[in-house]
This record gives sequence, structure tokens and C-alpha cells, in this order.
Amino acid sequence: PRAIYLKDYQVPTYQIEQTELRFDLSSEATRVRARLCVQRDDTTSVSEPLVLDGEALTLISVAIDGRPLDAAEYDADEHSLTLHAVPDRFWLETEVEIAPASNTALEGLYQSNGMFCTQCEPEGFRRITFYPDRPDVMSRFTTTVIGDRTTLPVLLSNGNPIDQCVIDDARHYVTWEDPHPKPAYLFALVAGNLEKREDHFTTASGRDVLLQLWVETQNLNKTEFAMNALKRSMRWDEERFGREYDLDRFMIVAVDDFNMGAMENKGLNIFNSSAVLANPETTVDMMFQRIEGIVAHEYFHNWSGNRVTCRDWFQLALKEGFTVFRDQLFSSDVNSAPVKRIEDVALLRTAQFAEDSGPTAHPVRPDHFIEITNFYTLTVYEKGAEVVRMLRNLLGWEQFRQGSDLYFDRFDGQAVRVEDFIDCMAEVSGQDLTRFMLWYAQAGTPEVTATSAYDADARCLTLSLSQRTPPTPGQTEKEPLQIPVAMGLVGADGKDLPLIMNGESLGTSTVLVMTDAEHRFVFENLDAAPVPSLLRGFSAPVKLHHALSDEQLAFLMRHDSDGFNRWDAGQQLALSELERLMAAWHADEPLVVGDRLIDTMRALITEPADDKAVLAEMLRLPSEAFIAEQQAEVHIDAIHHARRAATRALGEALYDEFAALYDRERSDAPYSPHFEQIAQRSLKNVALGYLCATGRPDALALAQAQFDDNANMTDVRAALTQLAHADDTALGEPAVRAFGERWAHDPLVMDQWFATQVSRPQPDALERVRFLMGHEAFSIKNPNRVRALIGTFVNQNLVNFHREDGQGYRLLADVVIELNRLNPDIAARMVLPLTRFRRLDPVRRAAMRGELERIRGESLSRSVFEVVEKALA
Ligand code: BAL
Ligand code: ZN
Repeated sequence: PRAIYLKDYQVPTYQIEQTELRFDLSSEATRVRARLCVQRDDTTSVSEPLVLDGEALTLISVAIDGRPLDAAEYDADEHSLTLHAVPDRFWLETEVEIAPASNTALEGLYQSNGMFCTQCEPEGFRRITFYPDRPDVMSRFTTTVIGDRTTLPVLLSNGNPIDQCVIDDARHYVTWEDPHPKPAYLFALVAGNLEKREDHFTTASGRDVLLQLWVETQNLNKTEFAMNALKRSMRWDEERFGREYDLDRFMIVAVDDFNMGAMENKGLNIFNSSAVLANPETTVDMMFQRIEGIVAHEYFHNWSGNRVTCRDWFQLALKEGFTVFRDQLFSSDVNSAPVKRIEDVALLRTAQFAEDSGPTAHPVRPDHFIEITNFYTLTVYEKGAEVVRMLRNLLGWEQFRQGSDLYFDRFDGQAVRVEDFIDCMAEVSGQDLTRFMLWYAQAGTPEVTATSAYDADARCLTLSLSQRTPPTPGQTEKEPLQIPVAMGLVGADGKDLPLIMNGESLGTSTVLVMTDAEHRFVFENLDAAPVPSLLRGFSAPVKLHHALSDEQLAFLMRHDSDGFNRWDAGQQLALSELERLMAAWHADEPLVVGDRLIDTMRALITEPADDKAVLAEMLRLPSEAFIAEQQAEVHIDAIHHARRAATRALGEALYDEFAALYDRERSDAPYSPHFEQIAQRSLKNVALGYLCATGRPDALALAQAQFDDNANMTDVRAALTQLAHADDTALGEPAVRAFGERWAHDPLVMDQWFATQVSRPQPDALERVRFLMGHEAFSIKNPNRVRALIGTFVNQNLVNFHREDGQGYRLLADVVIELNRLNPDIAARMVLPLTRFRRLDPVRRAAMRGELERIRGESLSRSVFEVVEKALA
């Protein structure tokens, strides 16, 4: 396979003014007729052939302006259809046959539980018909869907229905017209036996929009939450970004077999059922919040992605980074803002930083790829969102919003580049963002080192900041970036001090802007040495090295006015204790937890908390993945045993306090996914976790009672986890069995059942994974099952995945080899943990490499090939 380069971009030589599609649906032999009104670009030579993309299509016929072509007039190969001589403007008609039921890759048109559905982004449309499958070719689509009246009573596509009719006893059709020109990746079709929840939304300008959420009948009772989330999102986008919806109807369909979370097809979003279906009996709080965020994300794409789209796939972060930032802002506005930030940063600092430091590191805007589906990454999405957030930090909200308005006004209906977005921000603010563009071009996580020196005579504090970005594959030299460092200085009384620099007052919190490798900032008029609170709100996606003592961290943890930094100080403090325990584990010494951590935790539990959601986060120890990310050489066993020992010791030392907390936060109120209730449950279940870590029978009895109480899935799942993860299996096994029998009919709950079992830290977990892969509720063809069973084991059971005998790696490699044949996109995602071997010990490194070599010996899809080659390079 060959790489494609951004520098080789060429404008399309032909545009498609009109696209008329006709689908005659059948599982094994769907016929797709396409009538395309093709127009040669003015600048294109008449001798330029028309080349259309096409994969896995059986060509039936080709005609130009009604004249069938003979074989000499075109070439069709595995990837394209080339017409050698074509008029300036003409109607091209093709007919192809495809087999949706055999499409296990879940790209293009496929079947899920008998339902037909599509996934076209990024390059799935070429699996439906021959077409210039690139985002800078935008066309008006009219789509006729013909299907069986009994099994496919509902036939959907983008836009509005303009015609429908019964054809004969067996078949009917519906024709849809989408008035907005769009790239093919936003095309969608759904046909199935579905039912709908319906609602309405009145836009700011008074237009009525019909809202429909289509699901299989048994899921109708899981649609209310997403519908309300959709309405909240529509209102929010009007109020915060001035963006109004632009069609008469907006539809969402839930599909069981889906590679991504969801897809923003124009007017017809298709969702992974796990990203839309929810009710209190089956769904945990965290999923309610995730669903709310994804519904918002897909809806927000209607402007940031659909109305203004990407010129080419290298620009993916243009729509994804901006849209993730928008959905983060939405979730933060409607829930606990600091906790939303904490969760997003936790994901970034573990998984995205790991990507940045591994063999698949790439810039937010990659400059080459073999397979674009490999670039739907945390770097493009999450770091891409951080880059947009930094613009907000540099410009302030008002100017950022002006820049956003200008971008939407100027580029509405166009396919554009990252530069176009940044230019709007530069134009409204007058700021020079030339250096800022490096954030899109340089891979790797920048490291910022901070030191401060207080001069009592001069009454000033000098803050020195330096930056460096480590080399990444293919990029050895890095330039300094433009980095906004939000900060304040905390005085001895715990209050923010006035910031005075060069005689100028900057308030009590400011944003320092780094553009060079080194900077010095002098703060004046300080009577005593303050504690600097840096990178407030995590104002830039960097690793901050700021040597604070445990005393200073404990101080910030209690007093910092920035909720995020209070939490972060606590994490750093806990990390320093965990590192001491890890050293003890290596030295074969007893793992004894120091009083400071216990005392600070005690103070947190017993003192009144203004934000319970933040408190719950503060009581959690850093995750194993986060701890691993901090180590130069990763010893999973040391991390795991240190963290487990700390959890148990805190549970023992603060048993009464946690028990009181558990009691305090219990509630009989009817379930609501409102964030205040979520915070309360979260706090209660954190307490339960510490209590159960002691293994005491009375703690496990609490978990058993909570399980039996069956109040809502959040509490049931939290209790089940404690029971199933206990060393003593006496309570866990019956609970797991009861849960599995009770929910055998609900695949999304069974995913939770799989995940709970395979995250068990005891050494039998791997055997459990192999056993559960044979369970009737598991199917390797369904991405949700694979993520729940294999993904959870690999990513959340590090101590067992990294077993020294290499069996964890072997299991994953077996799965990847099978998925490579069935679903290359998912295979390429699943293989990633096997590529992160550089910081492991030699035995594990060799074992991982061995499994990668074994995978390389297979006949690989392009996507798996690209990842494995990078890892073994
Ligand atoms: N565009 C692919 C799915 C998403 O990011 O919304
Ligand atoms: Zn998106």
C-alpha cells in the first residue's frame, strides 16, 4: 500500500451538480443505479479522463446521456472506473450490484439485525457506487429507496420525503431530496422495521422542525433521554454559537453494529445504539452523560462539518477538533464544568499522550497517510479540541465567537482548510497566529518546565518557563509553539494575589503567552513567596514540570481557586505517594502508605464540599494508565500493587469516614440523570469502593445490599463490580450469574456484564476472557461486543493484559488476526495497545514484538498494515 500526501492535493477536475440514486434493496444483491450530472471544471483539459472511486462493486452498466458505453470506452479495476473521453457536461448513468449482508467491514451499505444502513465517512460511499468520493465534491442528492413492504416498512435517506408509493404486493419505495449540496461522506440510507419517538423543535427564527428517533421496537423505552438531549443541543447551539438548524426534519437512527460512536449524516444521523439508547434500569450515569455529549456532537456537526466541510481528509481536525470543543463546552454548561474538564483532561493525558509518545504519533493535521480511517484518533479529536480551546484562551470568548461567526458566514457551503479557520480567528483578533499553526503540524506532547524564585528584597517573584517538544517518528526537530499558560499566585491565606507585571495590574488570574523556548515573567509587589498555580483549567495540552513540594501540593489542593488545579494538585500528591510505594515494591519492602495522603483524604471527606462531583473525582487515586504515562520505564506490576495497596490502606485507615460518607450520600429520590444526583451517586460509590477494598465482610454486605436493592443500573453496576472484583468469589459469582440471566435479552447491558468480569484484577481474568468469547451473547462481528470484552480487558486490566507469560498479548493478536479479515477498521484500532512496547521491560517488549511479527505474517488490510509497519519500524 502507498501513502497519500497532503502536498499532492489537486482540485477536483469534475464536479457533480446533481446526484440521483436508486437503491433496490436485497441482502445479497442490492442494485444501485446512479445518475450523475457531471460538469468538467473550467481549468481542466478536455482530454482529462473522469476517474471515479469504487470498491467491491460489481459493474452492471455504464451510459453517458442515455448511450450505453462499450467496454473500450472505460476501464474498471478494483478501485476505480475511468472514462477516457467525456463531454464538458453530461449525465452519467451507472448500475452496480453490492452485497450488504456480506459486508462485515461495516463501511458503505451493510446490514445490522436485518436493518440496512450506511456508514460513508470517510471513504465508504465508494462501496455503494462509482463516485468522486472526496469531500470537496459537493452535490444535491435525490435518493429513491425500494424495499420489501413487510421487512422494511421504513425507508429513510437525507433531507425531505418527496414521493412514496406501493409498487406491488411485496415492495414499496420512498424518494428523498436533500436541498443542501453535500459531499458523499454525508450520504445516509436506512431501511428496516423500525419505530419512532417523535417530537418538535421551534427554532429561534420560529421554524418548526420535526424530530424523529428511530429504533427497533424493544428500544422505544430508551429514547426519551436522547430526544431531550437533542432539543437541549439545538437550543444551546443557537444561544452560544448563533447556529440554527436548516432542514424541516432531523432524524436519528440507532444501529447495533457500528464502527464509530455515531455519524453526522445530513438530516439523518446514524448512531451506534450504545451512544443513544438509555434508561435508568439499563444505563449507568457515565453513559447518560456520554450520550448527551455525542448527541450534541453530531448535531453540532450540522454547522461545523456539514455546512462548512473539509477540503480533504488531512483537514479532519478542522471539523472534529472544533466540534469536540463545542460539545465539551455544551456538556460543561449543562453539567459540572470542573468535572467535565477533569474527565476530558484525564483522557487526554493518558490515552492521547500515549499516542503522542508512541510509534503512531502524528500531528493534529497529518501530512500523509495510507488509510485515513486510522486517523480518527485521539490526537485529531481530543488534541484537536485542545488546540481550538487554546484559541479561545488566547482570544477570549467574545473574539473567539466573532471568529466562529466569520468562519461560518464566509465559508458556508464550502469545503475548506484549517488555515481558513485560523485566518478568521486572526482577522477578528488582530493576533498573529502564524506560530500557532505549528500546533497542527508538529506531533508530540510539548513539555513545559516551570521554576520560580522569590526575591524578598525586591518583593518580586520571577517565573521562568521553558518549552521543548520531544522528537516523534519522522519529526526530529521541533520549533517552539505558542502556548497559553493560564495562572495565578496563591497567597499564604489561600487567596489569589493581585498580579502586577511591569507596574501593570493583571487581575488575579491571567494568561501568559509563550512563543519562545524560554521566558521569564516577573511579578511585583509581593510581600511573601506565593505558590504559583500554573496551567489553570489545563490551558494547553502540555506536560507541565513544576517541582512543588508535597506541602505546596496539599496547599493548592485545598485552596486553589481553579477547580481543575485543585484536583490536579491532589493527583500529583497521590502520585508522589504512589511512586514511593512503587519503589518499595521494587525493593521488596512493605507497602506502607504515608500519613499525608491519609490526612488530606480525611479532610476532603469530612469537610463540607461545595461541589460533590469534584469531590468524588478528588477522592479517586490516579488511574493505572495515568501513572504508567508518567514513568520512563513502565512496570505494570509495581503500579498495580502500589495502587491496590494504597486503596486498601485508605479504606482501612478511613473506614468509618467512608462508611459515614456512604450513608450520607444514599438517597431514595427517584432516579434522574441530572448532574447533582450523578455527583451524589458517584461520591457514594467511590466510598463503597474504598470500603470494599478492605475485603471486610460488612463492606461486601453493603455492596450486596446495593446490588439486591436494584435501584438503578449505576448503583447495581457499582455494587456488582465490587462483588465481582473481590478476592473471595463467594458473593461475586452468584451476583454475576444473576445479572447475566436477568439481562441476557439486552446486548448493551450484556456489554457491561462482559466488561465487569474481564476487568477483574485477579489472575483468572484472561481465562475468563477466552471463556466469555464463546458465550452466546458475544460476537466478534459486533464492534460493541469486541470493545466491551476485549477492549476492556486490554485497556482496563493492565496487570493481566501485560502478564509476563505474554498470554495477554497472544490473545489480543489472535483477535486482531480474525478482525483483520472481518472488519479492518476495528482491527487497526484494537492492535494499537500492542504497539506501545517501547517503555516496557525487555521480556514484555520482546513478547509484544513477537505478536506483531505474527500479525505481520498475515495477509493484512491496509489499515492494519499501516499500524503494524509503524510499530515495527
Ligand atoms: N465524523 C465521524 C463521527 C464523528 O466524529 O462525529
Ligand atoms: Zn465528529
